[in-house]
Amino acid sequence: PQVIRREDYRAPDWLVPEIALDFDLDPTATRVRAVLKVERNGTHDRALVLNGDGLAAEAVLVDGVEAQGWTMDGPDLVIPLTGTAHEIETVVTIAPERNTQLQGLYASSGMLCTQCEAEGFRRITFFPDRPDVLSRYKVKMAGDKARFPVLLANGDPIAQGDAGDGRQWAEWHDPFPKPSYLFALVAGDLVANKGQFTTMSGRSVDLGIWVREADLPKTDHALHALKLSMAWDESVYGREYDLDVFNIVAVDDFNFGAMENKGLNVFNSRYILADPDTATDYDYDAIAAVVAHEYFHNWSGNRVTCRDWFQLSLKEGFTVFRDQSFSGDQGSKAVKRIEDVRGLRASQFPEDSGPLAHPVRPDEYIEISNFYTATIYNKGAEVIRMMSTILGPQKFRAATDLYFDKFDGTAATCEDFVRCMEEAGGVDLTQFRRWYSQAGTPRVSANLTQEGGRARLKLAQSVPPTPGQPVKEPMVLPLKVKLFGGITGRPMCDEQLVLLKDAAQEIVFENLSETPVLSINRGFSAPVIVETNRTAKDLAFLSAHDDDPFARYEAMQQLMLDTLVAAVTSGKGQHDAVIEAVRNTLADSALDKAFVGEAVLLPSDSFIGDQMGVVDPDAIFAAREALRAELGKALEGEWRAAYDGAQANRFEYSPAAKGARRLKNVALGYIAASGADDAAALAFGQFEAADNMTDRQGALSTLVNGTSDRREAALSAFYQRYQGNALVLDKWFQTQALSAREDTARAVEALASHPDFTLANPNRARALIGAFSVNQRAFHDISGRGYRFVADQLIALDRLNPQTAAKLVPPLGRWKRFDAGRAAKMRAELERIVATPGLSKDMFEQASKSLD
Ligand code: BAL
Ligand code: ZN
Repeated sequence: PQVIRREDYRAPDWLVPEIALDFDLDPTATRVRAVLKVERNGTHDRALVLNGDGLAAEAVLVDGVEAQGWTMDGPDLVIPLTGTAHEIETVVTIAPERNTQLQGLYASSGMLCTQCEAEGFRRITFFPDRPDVLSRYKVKMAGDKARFPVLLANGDPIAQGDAGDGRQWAEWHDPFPKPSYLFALVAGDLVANKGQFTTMSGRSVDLGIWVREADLPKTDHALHALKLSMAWDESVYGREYDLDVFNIVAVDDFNFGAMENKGLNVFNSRYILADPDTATDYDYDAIAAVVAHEYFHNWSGNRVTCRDWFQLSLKEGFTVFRDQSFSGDQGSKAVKRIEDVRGLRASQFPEDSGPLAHPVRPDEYIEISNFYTATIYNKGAEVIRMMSTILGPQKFRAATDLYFDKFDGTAATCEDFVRCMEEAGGVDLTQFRRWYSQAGTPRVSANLTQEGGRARLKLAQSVPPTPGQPVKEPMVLPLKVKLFGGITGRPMCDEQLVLLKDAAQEIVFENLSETPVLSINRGFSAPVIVETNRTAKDLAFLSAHDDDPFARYEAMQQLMLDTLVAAVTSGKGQHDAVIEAVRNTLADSALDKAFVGEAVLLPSDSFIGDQMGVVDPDAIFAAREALRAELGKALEGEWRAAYDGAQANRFEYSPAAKGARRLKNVALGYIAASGADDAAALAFGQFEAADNMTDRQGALSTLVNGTSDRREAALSAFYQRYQGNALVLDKWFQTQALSAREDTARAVEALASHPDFTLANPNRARALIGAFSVNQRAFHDISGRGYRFVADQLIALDRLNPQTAAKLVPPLGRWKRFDAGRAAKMRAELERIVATPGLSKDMFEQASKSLD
């Protein structure tokens, strides 16, 4: 397959200022007529190349006359043209119902919908399908009135009417020039939860969340989140919405979480539908975050889009940063930061240390769909966050204003963004730009030593080699640092922002009256791995006294991690310091429950594995379980008190109520880990009495990890209750795939034959296969059956949906981190995937790179 390189970028030969699309909708055969106004871009004699993917031209007209001399270059249509401007008309027929890739126009639960990012538009019609070709769209569609009573597209509705024969038509115009990846159309039997928003300049916007009628009661939360997002973007970034309508449609079969099409967001239904009985607090939060994310794209992505796909983080990193800030503003900023950092460590750090590591602005790709990664999104967001830290809030806002004003209506680059930061911030980011070009997670060593009243902080940094980048240059690392008195606990200086730019740097603190304890990378100011010479005592001290809640959490995590790594290496655990630190945290009534729930959680198996030279999944599991059991037993009274203290009379969705549920379910897990006789009964009681999904699923997870006979009873009751609700059945599959039990690999194989399991639905595939392959102990079963199972499933899934299949390859690619026996088995499965006849380029790229 062809490698696309960033250095080969060339401006488009032809521009398309206007396009008119006419759809004759039918699930088996939809006819698409497209009329493009094209203009030669510059002086050249190159033909017009219109991308296609699986399309056959039924008619090609140039200026109203049947075209002569057009050819096909593979999937693309090539039309020689003589003038500087022409009108091109093409007709194709596509089959949405047979589109299992879910890219382009496809059918889902009876409706027709689109997904065009990144290169799906070329599966609908011939077009220069690249983000730097911006066009004004007119869309007309006609379809069966009973099947498709609602017809939606981008922009504003213009007209509609009866088309005879039980059919109707509608026309939509989008006045804002946009790239083809933002095109959207939906036709279906839908109803809307309607709302209204008045923008800061007083314009009224009609809002609609479109779903199946039965799902209407589950849309209030998403609509509320949309209104909050619109107001937030006005007050925090000064960005106002620009069309008269804003529609969101929920779709059951969807590769992404959602899609920011101009004025018509299309969502995976899991990020829209919520009620207390079916959605967890995590789901509620994720819905608000994704609604915000897609809405924020209207400016960071749509009004200013990307010049080419190498610039993807320009819109994704920035928009993730924006949605994270939004979510932080809705509740506890510290807890949100903890969750985001945990996510970064779970998904981005492993990516950055593995065979698929790539810079935030990649240099090459085979299939762009493979680059919708944690690096582009989450590390990209960290890069924006660091610039906002360096500039400070006022200058950062001035810089984003400049960026939006200067590049409105254009396709921009990461470089454009950084230049705005420099110009409005009055800073030189020359060296900082390495965050865009160098892959790999930087490592910082921080050693604090003391002589009398003076302390020296020795900092050193290194960036590990990554594929194609054997040698790295030092980065700019903004590290927030503070010292605390080791006896009094008093701050010994104000928080300092240290910009570590050299390979090594020393900072001296004078006039210290007591032994200092180092608090560093506070708020996770740089996305790096920090190694310090702090003792268990120092970490326990910070976990109780640091005045930055994030740093308190970090100190506790580091203490747990050091303890667990030592236990895995030596085979025995020294748990006292962790037990005391957890006891103190549980006893601190000034802390909010959500924070406590996070702080007392042990690092995951895989994060412990990330700290080790060779990952030993069984030893890690045993060490972690042993510490859990000891924490459970030693603090049983505290866990029961925390559990009882977090009970609520009835469900409420508020930061305080969410925090209480979080702590309650964590406490339940520890009570079960203690081996208490009544733990299963307690969990089952919670399961049965729950008035919300957080408590029900929390209890189910605890039971599913155990061996009590209530386990089967709960699984069966859950299944019966939610049969027919696809999103909740995903939880049923996922909970079992994540089980800590020894027989999980076998159980997951059996679940793949369950009548409700299907690879055709991405959520279901991810719930079973995706969840199982991050269950470190089960996936890495010494027999290799986990690897074989996942490879079998991915090969089958690739035939239906390459994009979703390829995203599930990375866990197999981590073979270098495991012992020789496991590594050989993992490699063998990757080789089997690569050798599969008819493999997609998506899978080929992921699996072949994973072998290197
Ligand atoms: N643009 C793809 C989905 C998202 O990141 O919003
Ligand atoms: Zn996005």
